[in-house]
Amino acid sequence: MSNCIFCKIAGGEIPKEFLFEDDRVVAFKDLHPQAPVHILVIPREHYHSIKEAQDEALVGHMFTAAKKAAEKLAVTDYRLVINTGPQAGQSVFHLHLHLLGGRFMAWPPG
Ligand code: DGP
Repeated sequence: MSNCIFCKIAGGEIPKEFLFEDDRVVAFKDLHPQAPVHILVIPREHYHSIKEAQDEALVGHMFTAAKKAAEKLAVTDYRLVINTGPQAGQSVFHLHLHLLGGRFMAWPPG
């Protein structure tokens, strides 16, 4: 999608250091970190949210990529979150998986 910020990041149009990348996903630091470690894993292909992503292998691969990014950053304890829809806090409508770590976290989330 031409006006999607995450498509531009995945496509290299907006330069970004990738902590992990392959032919299907890229992982990079969140612009507004909510924890000492806050990484986003996104598919290169555009999906509005998890609801539109029918490719189960791709969704699983996003989680594997997050694990690899955590290993690379030596983060052992972390939370993986996919905000879906505005009420759940989704603000960028290109599917993304948050990896948050480096501090204690409350449950349930606010
Ligand atoms: P969500 O609220 O779940 O849709 O999360 C979107 C996240 O994306 C939010 O934590 C901030 C982050 N973000 C938005 N624009 C950019 C950007 O241009 N670069 C990076 N690295 N992160 C961004």
